[in-house]
Amino acid sequence: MREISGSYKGEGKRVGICVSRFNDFITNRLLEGCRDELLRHGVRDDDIDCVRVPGSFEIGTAAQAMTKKGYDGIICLGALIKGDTPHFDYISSTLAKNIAEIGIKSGMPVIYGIVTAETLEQAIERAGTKAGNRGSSAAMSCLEMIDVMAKL
Ligand code: DLZ
Repeated sequence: MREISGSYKGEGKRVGICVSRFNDFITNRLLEGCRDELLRHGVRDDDIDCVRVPGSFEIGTAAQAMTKKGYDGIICLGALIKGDTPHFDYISSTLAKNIAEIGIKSGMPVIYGIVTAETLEQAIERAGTKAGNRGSSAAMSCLEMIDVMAKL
């Protein structure tokens, strides 16, 4: 069996991050974790662009545009907190579908780094406290997928 898998080589890679400003006390921590992980794996800070959008609903639109800007991978970061919005279920399922479609249609890694939480406490847990940092894990997924796609 020939196995194809990716490793985490950031050297020479260009990464675009799309991050929502809504719930920015969470998304800023996701961004910090994401950037830190990319830097620790060899991505140059100058090769990371961060595009800020108003809320998670707008992430798909910006991420779609970013697929045409020469990045090796795109990372989407946002925080949907159920208590904050009656539209939670609608936005979260639509966003997941949109991000998947953008990746499939563009053929490039477009990573889903969205925290979906029932409560603020759960969101904080996923933004660098006891449940890790969703931004850091999104950065790792992005580097791994860049390498997988290069090998396919
Ligand atoms: C309006 C709104 C609400 C109520 N809740 C959230 C949320 O929990 N997380 C998030 O990222 N964005 C939220 N937004 C903003 C919408 O995503 C969007 O920016 C606005 O509806 C404008 O289109």
